[in-house]
Amino acid sequence: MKLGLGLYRHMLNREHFQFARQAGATHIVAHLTDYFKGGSFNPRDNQPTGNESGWGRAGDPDKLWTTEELHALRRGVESAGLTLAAVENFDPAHWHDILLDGPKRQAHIENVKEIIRRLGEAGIPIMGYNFSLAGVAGRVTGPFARGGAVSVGMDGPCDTPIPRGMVWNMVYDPDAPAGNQPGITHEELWRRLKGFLDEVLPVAEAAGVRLAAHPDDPPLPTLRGQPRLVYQPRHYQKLIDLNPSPASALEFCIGSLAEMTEGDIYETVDSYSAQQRLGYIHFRNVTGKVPTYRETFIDDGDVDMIRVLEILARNRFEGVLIPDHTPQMNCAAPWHTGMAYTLGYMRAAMKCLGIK
Ligand SMILES: [Mn+2]
Repeated sequence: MKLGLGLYRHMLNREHFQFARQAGATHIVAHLTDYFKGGSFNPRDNQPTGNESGWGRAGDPDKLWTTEELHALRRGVESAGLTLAAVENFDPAHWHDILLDGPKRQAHIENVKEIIRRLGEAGIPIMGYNFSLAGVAGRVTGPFARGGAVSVGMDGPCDTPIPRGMVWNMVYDPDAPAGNQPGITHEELWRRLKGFLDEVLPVAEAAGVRLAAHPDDPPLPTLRGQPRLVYQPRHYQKLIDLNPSPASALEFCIGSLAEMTEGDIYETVDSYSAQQRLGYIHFRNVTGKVPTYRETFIDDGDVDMIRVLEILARNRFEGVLIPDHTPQMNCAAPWHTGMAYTLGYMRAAMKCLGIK
């Protein structure tokens, strides 16, 4: 098992690579989508939360990440003594009509295929994705964690409709006509996912890249009037069974899985790690379940994270774990201290368990 750190786009620089190495990480998961172009309501020193207008603007629809850009990122990571494990999340600008089944769907399928080919050329083995219309939305921020540390949680469902021009909590068309995205059924969302996987997984296999699916965060049956996909642990099995390609993997978020109302988190970890379907792991802890929960420090939530590590080791998971989100600590560098605290805890736990 390997210890990694996830970095937002504005953190993909030498200072942050060295920070990760200093805290004991050996791997990096890189976000290339910039979630923080939305203004002051979405400060860059914490995970993106945003407001009803989303996190902000999506990227340039005509500029896919280039092979050279990906190569340069990998070189930068490796020059700090680290390995680039994955890229996390497509930019809504590049694939919104796959999620929405819109008029540009086929062009966006080609976008995704090209991005995957370029990742393969750059030697990046995993692409994390989240097949969701509402995305990560409807959460609140407050001094919820131990000692009043600022954290994120949920205080009930969020039914505010998604305006046209927005998907996955980002604005891809600021000039879209007034009105909301039409509501769809769960069956229709699964149909869209299957179409996506059937078209893209053969390209991923050929490129040597695995697609890793994040569950819904937060995992409610519906959010903003739209269906969710993986909001109970059993839905991950449905996703795997849709297409048996070995390139179909999971971006296994312990926090989101623990927030689900069904299932036992330890059985869930056991079941999917035994199937060797885990791409990489978001290693975080929570207290409570949807629609009322709080993100906690790694050692302070409902989940026995040491027990999770033991199960992963028993099932011979050899991939990367990253902290995902952490509460912010009171000091001049709230994000960094939260991450360093979590990485130190994970490193010690792995050492004590004899995990290599
Ligand atoms: Mn996660």
